[in-house]
Amino acid sequence: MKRLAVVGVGVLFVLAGGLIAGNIENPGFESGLEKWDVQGAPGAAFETLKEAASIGELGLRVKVISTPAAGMMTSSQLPVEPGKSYRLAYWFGGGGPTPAVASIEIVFFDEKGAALPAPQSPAGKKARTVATGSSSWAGYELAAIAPVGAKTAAVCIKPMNGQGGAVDFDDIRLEEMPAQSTGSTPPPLDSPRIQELKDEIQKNPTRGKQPPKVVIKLDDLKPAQGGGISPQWQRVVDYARAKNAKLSIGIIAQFMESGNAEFFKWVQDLNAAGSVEFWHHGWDHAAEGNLKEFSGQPYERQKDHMTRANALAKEKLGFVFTSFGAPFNATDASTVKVLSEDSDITVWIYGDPRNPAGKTVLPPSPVMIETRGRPDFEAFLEAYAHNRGIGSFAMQGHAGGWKDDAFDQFRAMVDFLQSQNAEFVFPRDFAGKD
Ligand SMILES: [Ca+2]
Repeated sequence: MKRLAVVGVGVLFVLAGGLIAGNIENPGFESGLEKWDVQGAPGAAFETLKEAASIGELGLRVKVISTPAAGMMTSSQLPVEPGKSYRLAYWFGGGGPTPAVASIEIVFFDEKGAALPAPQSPAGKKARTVATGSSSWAGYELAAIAPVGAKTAAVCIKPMNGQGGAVDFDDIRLEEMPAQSTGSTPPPLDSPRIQELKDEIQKNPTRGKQPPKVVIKLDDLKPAQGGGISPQWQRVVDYARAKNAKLSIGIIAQFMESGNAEFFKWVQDLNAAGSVEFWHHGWDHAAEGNLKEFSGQPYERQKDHMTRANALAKEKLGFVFTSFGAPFNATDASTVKVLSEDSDITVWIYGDPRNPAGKTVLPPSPVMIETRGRPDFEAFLEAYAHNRGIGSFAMQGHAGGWKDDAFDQFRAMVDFLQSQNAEFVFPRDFAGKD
């Protein structure tokens, strides 16, 4: 977001290379390590690489080359005012074949340039955390309150552990905390940031890889009051069919008991037409505090819910579900046991790749339809831009609750993905392919 920041009285910060004020210099490593102070370690601990980039041409790779890990790098300093809150937003992941861990934090300095003790943070935020290498990229945000005596702030990154491995950082932003959005207005569909991201993607759409295979994962289908189909579900299915975009929809099985003939015919027709894969989204989707239907509940109960759902599907729909996605995406060791004994299910959506229960696991996705509980095209595009080149992802939403503006956000995502030659696929299309 381009903006001007006025700091103090009549002092206008206009940085070179655009009007992005209130950030560190070289925040995306496009000039290598320029403006970053690398201390106390062999230079090999930090390097900028094309393959470490999530935006632009270069990103930072932090390597753990010794135990204990040595080295630290510090950004340029941003002027601050004591008492004000500052946020540090960044993207991390990558790192190559061996993921390692590095810390990242906001550090404040006094007028003599000495680092001040660890700062306080606004409620719900931290001033320091650790980042781990990964096969995808994730955005994260830290925040801290400038303490008494603070004149400047900087970003500090240190290798931590995972000898021989690495973690990548890119697209760092340190700035005064913006005013909180109230969340009542729809997210924009044409913001300056959306245009920036589209331009960025246009320069290098897939980083030399194939366009992605995308699962549209819609949760929580149940019959509407009266037993039929709600207008919200009808609209999203009509739209997807017109766009020739496959959908996958999770049914909460218990509610089929109240479905009418219209509901069952709707599901059966879409299934037969190959337009929608309907999948197992639990029996009752119930939660009691930390106890979720498939997390914290006894094995016997989970087993009953797993098998009863498919028995009812077979009775009411004439087919069984072959993909499973847990309510709340919450599962435990009992779920792994139940799934490993289940011969109907072949694909586990948002499952645990380390304990796949003999299923093909679709991992949690770095790109989502809904961010903070609602469809948000800009947030989707942000995540998509940083994760270009990812082979596939399953993006989640709850279409039964979408009002008009939420539906518009979803349509923008489908249009955009089709413009990128993405292929919409079913979860079951991945069966046996891991
Ligand atoms: Ca970059």
